[in-house]
Amino acid sequence: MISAEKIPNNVNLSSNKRLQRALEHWQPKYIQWWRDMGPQGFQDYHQVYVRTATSVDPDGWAHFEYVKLPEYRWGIFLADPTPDRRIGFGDFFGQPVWQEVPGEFRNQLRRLIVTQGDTEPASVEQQRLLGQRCPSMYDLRNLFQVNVEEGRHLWAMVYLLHSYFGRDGRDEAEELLERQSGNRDKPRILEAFNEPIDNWLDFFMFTMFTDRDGKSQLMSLSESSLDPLSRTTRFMLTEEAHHMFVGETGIARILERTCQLMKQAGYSGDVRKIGGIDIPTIQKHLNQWFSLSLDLHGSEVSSNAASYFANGLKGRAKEDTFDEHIVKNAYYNMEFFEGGRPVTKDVLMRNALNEVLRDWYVGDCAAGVARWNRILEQHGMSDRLRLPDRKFNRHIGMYSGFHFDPNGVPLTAEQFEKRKHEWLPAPSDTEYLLSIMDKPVYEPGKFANYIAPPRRGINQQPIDFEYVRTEQ
Ligand code: BYC
Repeated sequence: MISAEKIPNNVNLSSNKRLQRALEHWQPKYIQWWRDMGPQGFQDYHQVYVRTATSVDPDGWAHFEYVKLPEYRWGIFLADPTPDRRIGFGDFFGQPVWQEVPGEFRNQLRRLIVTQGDTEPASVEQQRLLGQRCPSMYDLRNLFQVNVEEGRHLWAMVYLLHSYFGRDGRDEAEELLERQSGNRDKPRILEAFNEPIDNWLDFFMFTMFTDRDGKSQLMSLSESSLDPLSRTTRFMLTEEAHHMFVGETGIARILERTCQLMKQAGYSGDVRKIGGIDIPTIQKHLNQWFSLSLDLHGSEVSSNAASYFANGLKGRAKEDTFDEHIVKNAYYNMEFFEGGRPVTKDVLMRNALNEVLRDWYVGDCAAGVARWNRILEQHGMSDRLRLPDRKFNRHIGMYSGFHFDPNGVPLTAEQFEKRKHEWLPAPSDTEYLLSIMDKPVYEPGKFANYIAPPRRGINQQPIDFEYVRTEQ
């Protein structure tokens, strides 16, 4: 069970007074950050029906209550240890996992943990204005559930920094509250986390595609030889699943409504004229967030990835499903783009591990898009959504600096510039989306015109439940 201390935890925090004091010193700074950079306009006068972990076993998630957001019980929860856990991959395969950070891997581990930690508050910052444009009370509650859990994921990384990295870790924890999404002087570390999310189509695509990168990265970190990192990321994955549910069902509900409106408008009619979101606009946002999230997997050929794997710091998603875990003499057949043409070459597998994870990620995304297309099919629509080619709109890795259309056909910079708004959101698309999201829908059971209601409510509550209460 999780203790009821000032900082809820299942790591017996009170037995380590030094650590407890350090975290209690960080806590007010975190709350201040949450007030300044968290959901704007929903700090003091709203009670939100959220779930809070009371233990790390599956039933521990069943606890729902009304909470004022700054009073959410952010805490430190690690999945239960696996007895006699052994290192599952790399040069130290088969040795016992580490309970402390080995000196020689301190910098690499710190970097991985800081990069992971940085994304969490970044996403809260990106989403801070969305509450004022929410399509329903149900969606507003889901947004806040996602936000408080991203806040908790920051706590998870800060716990590791404070516990295992001494002074440096404490400094890094402070800096996690100082960088700001989109800030020119102090931006967040990874690019996708500096992009604005100012409308709900962006939000749902972000939780579908970018949170799914969270899933693939957390899966590979959960294989880590550093046992506390493995245990904390294992528990984070249970929360990540709900975030992707919010994204996938959010877009599914928009598609449902778009289909209804298309029928109303006559199939060749313009759904925008009756306040819907047309499929080309949905596709453009899909293109945007999928390509940004591909970038989050790093370069195709990466000595960083090779070294993380060799040292047992970051494995592959579902490492135990692979036959071979040392991967010293294996090769990956990779496509390169040379002289304007694709050519394939063998690359040492360890250097190709970012691409291996990206392969897994693309497959997981493709399955989600196929589920969306079933909705279009059921409504008798011929339109289909699709993932763009992985070379499209890339800013990290070997395709950055080149231009491709969503089919992977090479273009000159001028051709791309001229046509980019056929494939990526144009200012006029954003303007349109903001125009249909200009007012929040706060009435229980009511939904904005562009989105269908969900099939069921949260925690078996009715759809018209008052998920967010306003104090007078
Ligand atoms: N943007 O060998 P390279 C989540 C840098 S999302 C900017 O290509 P590497 C969440 C890289 O740092 C999951 N810079 O890549 C989702 C390096 O810099 P230096 C977050 C980038 O290191 C939604 C250089 O390029 N978790 O949880 O193999 C809501 C060359 O590096 C980018 C993690 O990312 C980029 N996209 O892999 C909330 C896990 N990509 O050293 C939360 C931890 C690369 O030259 N991070 N660079 O200065 C990692 O495992 C790795 O850092 C990366 C990059 C996979 C991100």
